[in-house]
Amino acid sequence: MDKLLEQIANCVERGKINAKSPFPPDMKGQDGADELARKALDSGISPQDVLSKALMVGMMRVSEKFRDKRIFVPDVLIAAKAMSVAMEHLKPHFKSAAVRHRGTIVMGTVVGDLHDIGKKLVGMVVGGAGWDVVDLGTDVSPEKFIKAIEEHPNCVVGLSSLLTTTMMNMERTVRQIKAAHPVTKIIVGGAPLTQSFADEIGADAYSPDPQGAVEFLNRIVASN
Ligand code: B1M
Repeated sequence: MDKLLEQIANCVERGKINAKSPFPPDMKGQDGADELARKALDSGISPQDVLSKALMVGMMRVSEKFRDKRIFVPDVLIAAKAMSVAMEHLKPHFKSAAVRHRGTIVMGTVVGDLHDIGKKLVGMVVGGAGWDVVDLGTDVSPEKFIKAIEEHPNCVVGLSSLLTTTMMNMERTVRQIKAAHPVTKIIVGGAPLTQSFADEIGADAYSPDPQGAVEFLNRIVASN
C-alpha cells in the first residue's frame, strides 16, 4: 500500500499524468497518477488515504520546490493536472446515496486567481455531504457570482483565494454580493486567509479546510 501511495505522490510531484503522457521523459510508458489512483482504489486503499497520503503529499513537495525556485510555473501546472485527473477517481467515493439534499452552494475562485485544486476538493467533500455544488470555476467576477445567486435562490456562496494579491478581490466580491443580496451567507477559504481577514471583509465564515466548510453548512441547515 505504502509503495503505491508513494508512486502516486511521485507522479504528482513529477507531473506524470497518465501512461500516454510523454512527460517526464524518464517516466515515458509508465502508469501515471490517473492509472495508479484507479489501481489504489481498486485494491481497497481508502479515498481518504489516496488524497491525504499520496496526492496532498505530492502537491506539498511541488509547493516546496516551487517556493525554492527548483521548479517553475509549467512544472506546477502539469503537476496540478496530474493531481486533478487522479481526483476525478475519488469523486464518486465522496458521494453517498444515503445523504439527502441539504441545499446549494455556489463556489468559485475569485477574479484574478487561477488556483482551483483546493476549491474542487472542498466542492467534492461538501457535495458528498449532500450539497449541490455549482462550480463557477476560477477567475470569477463579482457580477458572475451575483448572477449565479439569482439563478439559485437561497444558495450559500463559497469563495476561494490562493494569492495574497487576490485576497483584495475577495473583499470586493464579498462587499458586492452583500450589497446586492444581504442575506446570502458567504464562506471563504484558501491558504493565505485567516479568520480575522474573513471577519474584516464581512464574510459569514472562514474555514481552512473542506471539513470546516461542511460544519458551517450543517450549522446553516440546523438553524433553518
Ligand atoms: Co500558484 N502560487 N501561482 N499556481 N501555487 C501558490 C499559491 C504560492 C503560495 C506558491 C509559492 O510561491 N510558494 C504562490 C502565492 C504567493 C502569495 O500569494 N503570497 C503562488 C504564485 C506566486 C503563483 C503565480 C503568481 C506564479 C507566477 O505566475 N509567477 C501564478 C498566479 C496565477 C493566477 O492565479 N493568476 C500561479 C499559478 C499556479 C498554477 C496555475 C501553475 C497552479 C494552479 C493550478 C490549478 O489550481 N489548477 C499553481 C499551484 C498548483 C500552486 C501551489 C504549488 C499549490 C496550490 C494547491 O493546489 N494546493 C501553491 C503553493 C501552496 O499553496 N503552498 C501555489 C493544494 C490544495 C489542496 O490546497 O489550494 O490551499 P489549497 O486548498 C486547501 C485550503 O486552502 C482550503 O481547503 C483546501 C483543501 O485542504 N480551501 C478552502 C481552499 N479553498 C477553500 C474554500 C473554502 C474552504 C476551504 O470555502 C469556500
